[in-house]
Amino acid sequence: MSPNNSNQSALPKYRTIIIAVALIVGIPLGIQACNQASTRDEGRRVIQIRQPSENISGQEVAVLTQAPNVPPPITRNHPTRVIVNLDVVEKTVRLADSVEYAAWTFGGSVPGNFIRVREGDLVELHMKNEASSTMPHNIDLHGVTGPGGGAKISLTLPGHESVFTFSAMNPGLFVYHCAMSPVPMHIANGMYGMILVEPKEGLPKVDKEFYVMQSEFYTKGKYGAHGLQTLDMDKGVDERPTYVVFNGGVGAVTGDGALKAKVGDRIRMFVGNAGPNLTSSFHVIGQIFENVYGEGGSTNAEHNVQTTLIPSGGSAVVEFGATVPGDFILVDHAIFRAFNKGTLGILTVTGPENKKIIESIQSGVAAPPAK
Ligand SMILES: [Cu+2]
Repeated sequence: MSPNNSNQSALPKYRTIIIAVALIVGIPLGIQACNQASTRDEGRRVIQIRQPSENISGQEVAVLTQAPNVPPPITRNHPTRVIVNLDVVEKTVRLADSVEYAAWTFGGSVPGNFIRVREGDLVELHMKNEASSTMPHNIDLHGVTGPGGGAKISLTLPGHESVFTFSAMNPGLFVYHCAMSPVPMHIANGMYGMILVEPKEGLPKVDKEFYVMQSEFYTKGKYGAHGLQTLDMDKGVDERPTYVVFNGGVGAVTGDGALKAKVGDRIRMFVGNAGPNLTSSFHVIGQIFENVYGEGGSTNAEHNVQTTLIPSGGSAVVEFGATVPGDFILVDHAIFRAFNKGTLGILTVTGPENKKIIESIQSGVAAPPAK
């Protein structure tokens, strides 16, 4: 066999090896690329022109709650007409110890009442503005499709009542707020809350649900200055809040107001940010969020999250399991706000320790053992 012949017979062999290597390397890469493409495609969705439900049946009055409580899950399997009675009340509220604020509220509290409906429901919203009010008010619900989110048709003078209906077509957790001019003033004075539109299929069962809403107060007095405080518009325009708080006041989610759970509980927090200016870096010290439905959307969850951003006028649903007892501190991790402006709450978990999860081996403050 001549060398030439030998070379000719070797070529197909090399070709075979090259093709084999290409297949071994290429096929997994191709599969990976396909997987990535299909993952990306799953995130895409044809834009829907949503339509209201045609099979509304029955009627019920919505259970409204004040933070940190959440109305019970919806067990209905059909859309209905839901009557929501939301009263506007101008009243003085506690902002901090010995500090009060001349607030405007939905339902008599800051944040306002939590509303829970089901995707497809027809909501009949009754908004009464008390006769003693000094201002006209309205409501813009971020879960409403329509001009102003309902603001245009809900303008209500003191002593009057507006009624309007809307179809809750998109599931999610939505902020609502007053949108009366000047809008920043009405929001800064406490006029906000949240509406949950549960997806048709419902939410997975959990043991505890909480309503937590962050917001800022811009007061004429300094942080902690005693007495009745009112809005300082200049501070608002400059985005220099005096207070940044959970559920309307410094310490509102501590002490008697602390959130309570037991080891083994699955916990869901409906977290809103009313702003009116700041973005929240929401974090629970000592917990990792199993699921975060970012920006209040209903389907795509991130997992194993430490801190989640919540924009002004936005929300997030965070879920995690309580595994060990202790006090777990809710903060805006823009941390000066937590320790100097009030954005601090507590989740107290009770139950048995689990030293496999966390255990002290040696204290760095106790006296060392005697030799
Ligand atoms: Cu208002």
